[in-house]
Amino acid sequence: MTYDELKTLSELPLLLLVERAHAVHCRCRSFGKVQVCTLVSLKTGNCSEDCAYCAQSARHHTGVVADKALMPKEQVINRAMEAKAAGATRFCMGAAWRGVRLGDPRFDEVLDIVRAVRALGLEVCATLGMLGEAEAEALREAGLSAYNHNLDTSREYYPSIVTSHTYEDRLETIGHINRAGIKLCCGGIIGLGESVQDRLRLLETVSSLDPQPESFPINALITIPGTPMSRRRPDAPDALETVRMVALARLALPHSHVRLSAGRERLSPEGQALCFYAGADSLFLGERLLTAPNAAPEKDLELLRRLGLQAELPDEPTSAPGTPLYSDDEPHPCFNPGPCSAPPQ
Ligand code: SAM
Ligand code: DTB
Ligand code: SF4
Repeated sequence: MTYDELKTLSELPLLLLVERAHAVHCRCRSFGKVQVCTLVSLKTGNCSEDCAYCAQSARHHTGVVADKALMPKEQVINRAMEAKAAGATRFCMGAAWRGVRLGDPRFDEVLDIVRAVRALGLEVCATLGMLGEAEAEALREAGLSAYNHNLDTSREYYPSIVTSHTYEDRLETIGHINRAGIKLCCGGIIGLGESVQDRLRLLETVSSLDPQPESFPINALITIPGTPMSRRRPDAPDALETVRMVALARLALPHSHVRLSAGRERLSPEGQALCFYAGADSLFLGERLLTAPNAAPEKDLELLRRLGLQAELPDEPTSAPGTPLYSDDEPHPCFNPGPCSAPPQ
């Protein structure tokens, strides 16, 4: 979707935008199914990078206690089994590194962990920073289902947030993931002081990726004391801005999971309900994200029950792959919403 198309949509009255996004959600996804992911921090803190929002950068004094080594495999397996028992189908593992290299014993450990978690019947996602072709290949061979590498914001605003690597670096890693045939999880943050234009530019970029990301996490900034963002104090996005971003993401990425990620605990149940209606269909379940607290898991499961949303199964196809996105005969579905394909309850 082009910037101009996104801009036109973003200027619609919110409820009309939500209605369009809901129609596309019904047409291109299994409406009513929600992907439940759980996050664990494999290696916390002491990261060389200077991302202005991040609790884990060695350049900020955030009070995060840095790990010297990776979490031992047995502990990760226990956490994965707990996550599975709690209802998660995707297990996401983060390491606070600039990147990974084949031949590094810590990368071999990660590959071993990926194989072991996959053997539990869970989808496995990792976020380890930048990587090359060989590393992506090794992760695919180990059975990695998805790799998270966010673009965070627009190309133009990125240097105001990160200077230790570039937008181009991020796109290069994304290319390696896509070419290795690993599902790409690539999203952003709202609430960094960016403009509406920056949000639309981010959506334009992710929508132009080939293939488009399998999931698009929407993070609302969690202000971490000691980070540059905590000193800049940008306005926090409210629930309706989050709903607007969700709806636009659904329209820009009709077949992707749209994940309510960091900052979800600040949304009321009603705010989350509107996000799910507008196209969100994924969340993190668990008391913690990487370093920050998350919404309470019992409350989340209760909310899903009350909204009549069902957890997806691992590797369950939830997109209607045959649906043409762009063709001469049929305009993009957001300009021509078809009938709802929600499964009967
Ligand atoms: N080091 C890896 C990388 O940079 O890709 C992975 C970890 S990083 C924590 C993953 C993503 O979490 C970031 O790209 C950002 O979108 C999100 N994130 C990190 N800290 C956040 C915060 N304080 N508030 C909101 N989102 C945050
Ligand atoms: C993503 O987009 N959000 C998650 C996951 N991918 C790795 C991370 C959120 C981190 C929130 C801040 C923290 O826990 O430190
Ligand atoms: Fe490091 Fe990732 Fe945090 Fe940036 S976002 S400081 S790369 S852990």
